[in-house]
Amino acid sequence: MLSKNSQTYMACDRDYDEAEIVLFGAPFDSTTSNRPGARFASRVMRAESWGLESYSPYQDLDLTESTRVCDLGDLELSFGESGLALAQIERTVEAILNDGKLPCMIGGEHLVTLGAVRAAARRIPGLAVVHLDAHTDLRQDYLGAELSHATVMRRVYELLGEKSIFQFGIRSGEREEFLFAKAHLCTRLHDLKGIERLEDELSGRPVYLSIDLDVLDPSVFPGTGTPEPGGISYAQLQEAILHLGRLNVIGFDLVELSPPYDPSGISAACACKALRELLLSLSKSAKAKQ
Ligand SMILES: [Mn+2]
Repeated sequence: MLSKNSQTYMACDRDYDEAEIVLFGAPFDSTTSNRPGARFASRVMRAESWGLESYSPYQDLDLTESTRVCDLGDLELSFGESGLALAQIERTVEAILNDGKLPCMIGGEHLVTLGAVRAAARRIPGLAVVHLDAHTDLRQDYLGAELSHATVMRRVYELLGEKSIFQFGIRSGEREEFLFAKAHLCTRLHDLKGIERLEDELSGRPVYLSIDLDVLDPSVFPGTGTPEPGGISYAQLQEAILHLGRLNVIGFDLVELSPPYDPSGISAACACKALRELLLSLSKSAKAKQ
């Protein structure tokens, strides 16, 4: 029998019903202020992922046998209408959570995270957000818009309350955002130091994980909307992903790859590898096999 030609992220070809993790693309970059293009990330990652091995030597686990992932493809999101796009994402994540599965969203710009957190926060009391990023994303508004990639964590704070957002890698924002972070969030500047202590600090608390790939240094990840020098190496991100696997993660996203700004493809390779490692690290059935 011949197989139909449908391209998923590598080895993520399980049926929805049998899947433990449900992956989908959110190709949205309507509020990107500097360099748009993140809408192309998910399709590029699917194509480029097949250049990677499905086996992780870091974890001694293989995507084909250690977990069960269904790639739904991309959502068809409204462009230029942020509220509608967020509602579509929220409905999708809610359905995945209701079916007892782990949602994995590939952005898109960072605003897409708000739709996922809205769905998770409504369903899961005591939710915390772990946020890796170069930017605070804590503006009250950006050029008058309350829904923006630059305001997303402020909106998340309004949903979750005091000391529920744990930021790492932060090195850019307005002074007011840094003061706000100091007063209301748990923010670590510049790098990922302290991420190994999260397991104790959160002690089983449900976590939504949001990784803005611009936390990486532009020398390894130039393909992004708002590059910010002074970032971490891929190896540091890799190590962090293994620590994050010890948390009670109920959903996660990987955002802000913008393929048009990196014709070398290094940025897409970093994003694909990080996703493979996250799928294995955050899979409860993979962990049970170790
Ligand atoms: Mn960012």
